[in-house]
Amino acid sequence: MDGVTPWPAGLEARYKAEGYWTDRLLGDVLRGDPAALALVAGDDRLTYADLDARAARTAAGLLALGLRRGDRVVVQLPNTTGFVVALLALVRIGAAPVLALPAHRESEIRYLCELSEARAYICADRDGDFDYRELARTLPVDHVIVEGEAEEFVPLASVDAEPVVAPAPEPSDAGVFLLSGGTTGLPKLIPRTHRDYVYNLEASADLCGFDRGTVYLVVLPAAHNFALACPGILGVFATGGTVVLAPSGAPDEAFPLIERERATVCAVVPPIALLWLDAVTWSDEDLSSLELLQVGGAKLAAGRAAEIPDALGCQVQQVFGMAEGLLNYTRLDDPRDLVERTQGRPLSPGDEVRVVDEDGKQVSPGEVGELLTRGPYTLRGYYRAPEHNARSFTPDGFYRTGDLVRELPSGHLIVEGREKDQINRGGDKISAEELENHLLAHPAVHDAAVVGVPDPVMGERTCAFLIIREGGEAPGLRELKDFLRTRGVAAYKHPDRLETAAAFPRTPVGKISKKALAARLR
Ligand code: OOB
Repeated sequence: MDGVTPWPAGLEARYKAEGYWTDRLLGDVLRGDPAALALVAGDDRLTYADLDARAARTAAGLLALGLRRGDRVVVQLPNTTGFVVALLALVRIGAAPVLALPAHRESEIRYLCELSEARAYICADRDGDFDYRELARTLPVDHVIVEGEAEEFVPLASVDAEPVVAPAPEPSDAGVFLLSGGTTGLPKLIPRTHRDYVYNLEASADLCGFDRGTVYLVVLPAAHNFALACPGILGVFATGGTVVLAPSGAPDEAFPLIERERATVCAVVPPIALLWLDAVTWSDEDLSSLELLQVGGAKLAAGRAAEIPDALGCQVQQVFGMAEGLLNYTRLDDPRDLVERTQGRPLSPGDEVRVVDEDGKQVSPGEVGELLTRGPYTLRGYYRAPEHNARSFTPDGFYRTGDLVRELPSGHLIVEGREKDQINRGGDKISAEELENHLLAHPAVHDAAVVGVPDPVMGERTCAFLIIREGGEAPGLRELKDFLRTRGVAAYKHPDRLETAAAFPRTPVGKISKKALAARLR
């Protein structure tokens, strides 16, 4: 299938022989008892039998619209039944969902549709003031399918037909496309094959001890790898538990759901964990069902990790993962010290990690270096990005993560920083270059440089440094955000802070020194 950089034959044979890769497909993950509760979302309560039937009928409806194996479909839905049903239906017919986040706007969605040559766009009707249908009217796709008030488009509920036997995808096909956090001007797409993603979610579910009794509360966007497959929604389905969808991680929405559904597990980013640590002191919901809080997406301070068990009455697990593949988890039986201080160790015995210096040479044990990795569920190339791939992978196929880590003798990794030009705003990733390109389009801006500023809650916030054109007038922060909004840039990418500069500090080779710029803020 077009778009997937294959693993070399030798590794393919090894991953099959060692049992990482099977023929199981993403469309077959519903393995719960037919009568057991699979999904709770709003007023919906679906058993495994219900969900299976909905997915089968929706799959037939998608085929009737003309969608086929190998097609790409941009999916942008919040945490709703529609998201789960659409995802299962698409992977069953072998049409790969391109998983956009609800926060994305025209700039991101148009680009994703164009890059993936998507046949269809599946969206919600609105998100507060924002109308996805208005955006849909401008997109180069054959079909627009809307969950909710569809106006002139196809209502998701009407994508429904008598189930048919469709040609199954190959395990080596791209099952889903995830979005990269991005370090370049434009976001990248990550093809996740059926076999690598099935391994990702099954091995994760096994490591986290998921079973029929698991009640997993989703507070992160369901379209994010962490909530979807680490072990996430799909890991729960594969082991027969129950998924409960919450609209967000706000304590007043999440806590009542934990109490009502007796949730046992939840995955959060550090700002949500901090919010919960605070909120438990005044909330009176019963959180005693909670057994495990997975925290990842950005670094959790050791001190805060240590507070979680007593405050929330559950175990904490650190997860250092990436949409590109590699997942590191602290183990449920790791000593406390490792759980608090480290970001876990690789999920799979098939994961190969190297920690290297600037020349690509392995550092001495315990030294900080860049993390490189390859393995049975780590991509070998971004979709349709040959030039970028040449830089992002070593000649022997290791993915350059851009993360600076230290490896302990136990194999546990401590994330010490980042080499990539990206801001990690509470788990939301912002490519500095992407934002800089938008800022450069402002008529008063001569040059722009975006850096992360340390923040006690978000980990980092975004600061834009601007050099203003001769005779131009510097925009205020509010005006700049309006400007980015009209350009259709997702709000989480908007800068939190604005500084003007007469010139940018340079490195010896003449590049803008972001380190020196960030130092100006201290
Ligand atoms: C997860 O995936 P992405 O693709 O949004 O972001 C990956 C990047 C990593 O390369 C690293 O820079 C950062 O996010 N990161 C962490 C971290 N977890 C992710 N940095 C420090 N500590 C952590 N625990 O963020 C993601 C994917 C699957 C599971 C969990 C997180």
